[in-house]
Amino acid sequence: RLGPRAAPTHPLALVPAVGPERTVDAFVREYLEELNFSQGAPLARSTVNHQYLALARTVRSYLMADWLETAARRREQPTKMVGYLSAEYLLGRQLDNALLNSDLAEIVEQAMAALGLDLNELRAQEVEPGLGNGGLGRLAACFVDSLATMDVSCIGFGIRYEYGIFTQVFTPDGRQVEAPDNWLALGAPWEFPNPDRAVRVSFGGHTETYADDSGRERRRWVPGWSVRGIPYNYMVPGYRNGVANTLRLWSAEATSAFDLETFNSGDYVDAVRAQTFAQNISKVLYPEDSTPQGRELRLQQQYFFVACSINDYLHGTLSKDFDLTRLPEQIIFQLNDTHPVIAIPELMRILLDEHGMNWDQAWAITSRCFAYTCHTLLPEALEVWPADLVGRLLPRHLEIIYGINDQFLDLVRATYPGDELRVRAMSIVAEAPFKGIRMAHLAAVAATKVNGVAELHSTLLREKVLVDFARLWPEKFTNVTNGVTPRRFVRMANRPLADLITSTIGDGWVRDLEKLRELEPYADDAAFREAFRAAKRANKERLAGIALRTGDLVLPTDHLFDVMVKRLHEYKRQLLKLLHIVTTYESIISGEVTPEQVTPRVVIFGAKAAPGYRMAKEIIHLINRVAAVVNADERVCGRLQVVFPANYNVTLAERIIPAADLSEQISLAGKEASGTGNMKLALNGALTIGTDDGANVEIRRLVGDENFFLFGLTEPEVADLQRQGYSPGSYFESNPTLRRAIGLIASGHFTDGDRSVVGPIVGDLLANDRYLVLADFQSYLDAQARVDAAYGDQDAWSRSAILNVARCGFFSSDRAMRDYIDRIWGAEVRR
Ligand code: F55
Repeated sequence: RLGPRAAPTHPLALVPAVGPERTVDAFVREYLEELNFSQGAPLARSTVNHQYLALARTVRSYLMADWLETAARRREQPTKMVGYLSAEYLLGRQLDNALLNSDLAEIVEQAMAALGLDLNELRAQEVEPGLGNGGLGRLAACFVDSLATMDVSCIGFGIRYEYGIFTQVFTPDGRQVEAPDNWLALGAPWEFPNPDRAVRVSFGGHTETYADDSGRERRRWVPGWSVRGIPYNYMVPGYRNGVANTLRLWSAEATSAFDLETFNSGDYVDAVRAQTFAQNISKVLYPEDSTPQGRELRLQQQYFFVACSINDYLHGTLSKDFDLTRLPEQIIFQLNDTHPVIAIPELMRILLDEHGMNWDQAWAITSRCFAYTCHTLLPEALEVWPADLVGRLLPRHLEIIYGINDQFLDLVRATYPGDELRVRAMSIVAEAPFKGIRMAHLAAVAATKVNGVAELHSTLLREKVLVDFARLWPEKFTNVTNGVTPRRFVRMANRPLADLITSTIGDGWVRDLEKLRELEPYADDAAFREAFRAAKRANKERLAGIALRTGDLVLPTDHLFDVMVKRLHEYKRQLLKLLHIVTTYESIISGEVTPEQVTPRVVIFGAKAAPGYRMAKEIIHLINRVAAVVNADERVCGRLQVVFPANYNVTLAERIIPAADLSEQISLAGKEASGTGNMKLALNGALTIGTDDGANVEIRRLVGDENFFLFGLTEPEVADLQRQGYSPGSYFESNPTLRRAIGLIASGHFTDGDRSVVGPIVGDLLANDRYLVLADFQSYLDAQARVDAAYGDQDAWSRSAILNVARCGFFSSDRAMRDYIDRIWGAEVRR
């Protein structure tokens, strides 16, 4: 609620708010004010952390006027809003992004220099908010960046996990161990807690029938317990456009009622324990990125944040007397995968139980307020919640889900009379192996639109994963190919290239990435190619500097930097890359080739494995063991190096990607929904070696076959082979190169003679090989040979790399946002 003197009378209290003066002197004054009077530290006695926190807060204060202004404008002239519902936002560091978007970098550089402070040291102090697992969470962060840059009204809703994605540490032996990511420990200068706008969220209890005022029988929920959701707001600044949108992350706390009633046995200490219980809900991000754990706490997280968000929108953003039948004109909730899908029965419940609507009225509204994005094709990644768990935690929602299903199955039966097999296949409720709620089916039924994240993925969704739904509602299904923000991943991460581009074609590309097309003619300009190579070399040198300081490694920058950075998963096939490394190594130590005959490479891995994913952790271990042996073997003469920095995250991505020559996108065709690292690498001038999978298909079409190293089975070929019955053994038997590589691993060569530690990997490859590593091995080697040959002609290589940059403007998340507007949200979200 607004305070008592909310109507401003004093002239200085009038909006528009005016930010501090944008000069070096003014910035110095503001900064010292912050350091002295907020951090309580005189410059001479301040720690680096004080200095960083003061800098973050000062920069934030410069953004504040835009934020207030944007919010006021959106209140006064409301347009349809996007409510982006995502359980993950993998934001990366905030300081440089804020400096870039607010155009304050130069002022801050000079101000810090004037104070004798090292800006780079302050930058390094920031701990990135790692509130996501991988591509899906980073995509959400790119999307909110683009929406702010395009001045689209959007609130990103999510969870303020106290612990984000774990910090990966390697044991001396090379095994992954997980340390807690205590990202809030040194202070959180970018967030605004707003306990005034707390929301109550209930759980448990039971449902009952009662008679309303007019004597009609109705159902209602009598919850067992509840918690408070506290919003923490983050600014999302647009790129130099005076706009700042909001990211609203929810944190769970106990309600006072909770202390008194639920937990309290008259004991104060017990009452305080209630706090801990409630706070558990937003305590930690689940680190599984493909096999969701059917844990009660996870469902609590999902319901907690969507209930907070919908409530916040209905009561905090909409005016009191708003006619809810017009809700679909005002809001579209975009569901980032199935994680927020419980929002659908939640909106139904609010309309039915709190607003007294009948079912048809409530459904008419709800079925127009949501759109659903699917990010996977792996069956094991589709969330199915045990019905008894849903019933225990959210009994009213379970009833509503059954109601939605009954109505839906009536439609299926009417459309396909007598086809009970189809009814069972399409049902939201699975009966086996346990009674479960298929969240993707619920989303497909309730959403106005369903999209995949790359063309191939959307086709496979339509033709395989959700085929029955696509036949029933063909207009519902669409594609929006993913994109990445050029601000963070080119302009900010790759200054040498960004400056070269800007000096060549101007700076319009930062907002309109298709302008990169204007670089095409320069691919044939020798001076430009030389400048392009110099930029790449600068990035490689920067990365080599980091490797030297943090890992005591010497990386020769004239070697090909071969980069595979992404979550560790069998379908992404880090093992295939490893087999290529071992093959090259074996060919040297066996004397088949001399070291001088191989194209010198530095292979760079970055990957976290889900802590409970045994095979993924074994693969990490093996990569590290191979790295140790290869790097130390003098016969290799340093012409093959394998580096695997621990704890790959957004910050590391920003250092590694600009330095890449070669981008490894080698998933089994039909498994990688899109990939977004592939786009970042291509935009930073790496050539791709890749399968016909996910967005690789579109990258190759755009850059041209001659600028892309394609290999491997296609999705239909994979499907055929698996139908016939795939046997990895036959590939092993018939390929001597493969036999030698696997044989060397199996012999214990990389594991101090210990063959037992490689047993699980080798055994699985030869017996199962679910992701057809052996089937694609030879084709991959052949493609790598083409890479070697191509790298030998530096001028031709640069030409291809430049064309990759020039032709990948399509992969801007700004374009992705325009596609969401055109195909899903409607033009009403633009003013
Ligand atoms: C996180 C939690 C669960 Cl329970 C399941 C999946 C995830 C997750 O992180 N998924 C993910 O990152 N998927 C990826 O999404 C990207 C963005 O659309 C795609 O590019 C990528 O292909 C896909 O694997």
